[in-house]
Amino acid sequence: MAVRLYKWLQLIVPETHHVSTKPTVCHTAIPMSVMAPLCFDFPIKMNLNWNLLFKPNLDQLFYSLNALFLGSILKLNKVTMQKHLFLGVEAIGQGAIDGGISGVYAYPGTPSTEITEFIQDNPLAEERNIHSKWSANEKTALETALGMSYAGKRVMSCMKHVGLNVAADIFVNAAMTGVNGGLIVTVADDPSMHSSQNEQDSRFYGKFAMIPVLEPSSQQEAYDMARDGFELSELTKVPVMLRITTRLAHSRAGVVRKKVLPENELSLPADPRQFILLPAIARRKYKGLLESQSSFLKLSEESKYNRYEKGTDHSLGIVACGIAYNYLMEHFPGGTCPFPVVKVSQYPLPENYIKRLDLECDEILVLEEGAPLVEEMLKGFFANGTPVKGRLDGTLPRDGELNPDLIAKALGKEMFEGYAIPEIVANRPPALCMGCGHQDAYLAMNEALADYTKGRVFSDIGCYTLGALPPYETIYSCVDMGASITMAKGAADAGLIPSIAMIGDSTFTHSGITGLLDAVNEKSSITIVISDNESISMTGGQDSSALGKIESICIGVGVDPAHIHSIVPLRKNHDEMVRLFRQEFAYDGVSVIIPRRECIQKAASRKRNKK
Ligand SMILES: Cc1ncc(C[n+]2csc(CCOP(=O)(O)OP(=O)(O)O)c2C)c(N)n1
Ligand code: SF4
Repeated sequence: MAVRLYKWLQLIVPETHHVSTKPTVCHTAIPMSVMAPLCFDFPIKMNLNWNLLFKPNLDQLFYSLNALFLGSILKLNKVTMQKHLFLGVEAIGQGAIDGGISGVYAYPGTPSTEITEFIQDNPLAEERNIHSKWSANEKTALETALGMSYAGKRVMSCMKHVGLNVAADIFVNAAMTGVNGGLIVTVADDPSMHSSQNEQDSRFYGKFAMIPVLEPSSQQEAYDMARDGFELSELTKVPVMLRITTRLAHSRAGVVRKKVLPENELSLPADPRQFILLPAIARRKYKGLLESQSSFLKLSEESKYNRYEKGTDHSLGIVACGIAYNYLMEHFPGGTCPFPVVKVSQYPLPENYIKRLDLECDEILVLEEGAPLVEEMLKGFFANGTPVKGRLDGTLPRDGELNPDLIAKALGKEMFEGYAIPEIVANRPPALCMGCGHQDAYLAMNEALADYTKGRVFSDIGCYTLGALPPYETIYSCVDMGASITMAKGAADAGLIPSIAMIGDSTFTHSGITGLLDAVNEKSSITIVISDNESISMTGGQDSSALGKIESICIGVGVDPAHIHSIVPLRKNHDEMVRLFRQEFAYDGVSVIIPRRECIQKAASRKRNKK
């Protein structure tokens, strides 16, 4: 219980501090509503009353105990049924391995991180020498994946939704080049922004790039889609997007594995110009992509993931996308939904089923996780003016995650509201760990900044973003990865002195280096603090590409070595740190200060693993 309470409280931390989990084997299907309270990585109860997440009740306790009991029996019977109790992310990692990948390329980001970690820890992946090292950012990850696809191998690239913004250029252009070996781009969206700075819906990107999108409604589908999606990619000759959301990523259910496929042999593209997007070739390729749309639609209409489910009450027809289908069926165990339902888990939208729903039903309710993408499409789809309900007309909230309760309300069903939150689970603000090096950096920075009436610290995204909160309140921005250096430069260009950037080691190599180059080229008057904890801590302590390279990168980019300083952020070095900050804030040019001390959580886990 204590662990779960702790996990619940993590909901308010901007990016989850990851706890790694290992798959378990079970021998019977356990409804996800029962298994959900067992979630270890994240406080997600996928199919339970959402309000109960913050309102523990007896049913939930019963379910948890029941599930624990079942779990212990199931482990004893490993051999019989071979159902694996996988998190959605683990199901995808296993599916990709079983589908014959030769590599996964990714940059960490909740809720996608554990797909790659699963593959990194998997014995078969190790035996096959499947590439699984972290990339410097999502763009390099996807480009490298495309290179592996060029060579004929199957490959997956994983990222969180905002990571797809970083990789958008290659993502859209990869749809133009097409693939050789199957390529799946797995993107994990985070509606309600549990660990993110926005809640964009990646299906828009899939539609924009005009490629097939898969959206699982369960962990089993997540596995199947990850395993079989490579074949779809090779068949359609374009990358396939696998879109998941937080609940599916971080809740467990039984998954049956299928035969492990062999890796592809090395092979070169039949057309030597396939990957050359010179305008003359690109025009031809674009026409080809447009012409392929009808075949992608046909595949969707025939897909085993999409279907039309008949109903007896035609006053309403429901379009249920991805996990929303699961939430809907929570209310109709055994398939007793009286309304016709179109289950959508593969896009483009299966028009045949939608047309049938329109013909048979008085009005349409669209259930989709994320933005009202399908709802907007349907509003212009029906010539006869069939009313379409969903997030746009207020039947469902316009923002935030869906859940079974919201769907019950949309269907006019009564729902149990749960009990009041006991005091023990009252909110507490997130905070840096006691003894974290970022704390020492902020204390020294605040003291040096006290000399100035104005002057601002522009921050980046990492654990150090918590410097926005008391007792530090040092930073004034957190926008996207890399924006600290560039925003500080823009503010300095406008005359704001001192303008300071606060960035972590991983974020610096993710997308800080190019901003530094701009600043150096223009001799901008900014101080860049690269708080180096030798780890990607916010997402769970993955290895940072920057390790041991920061000074040489800065020198290489052109920072004057006389204005690059490193210091160990400890209380005993406080005065020296304040002196350094004062000195460099006063310097009219680019300076870099590197407080460097290993993240204490990473150090502790390194020591634990050594034992
Ligand atoms: C484009 C993008 N990719 C990934 C993430 C997830 N993410 C948030 S902060 C972070 C890295 C933090 O590492 P670092 O800058 O070294 O700071 P630390 O947390 O170690 O202090 C990552 C991967 C994100 N928010 N945006
Ligand atoms: S000690 Fe590590 S995990 Fe804790 S706040 Fe600092 S950087 Fe983050």
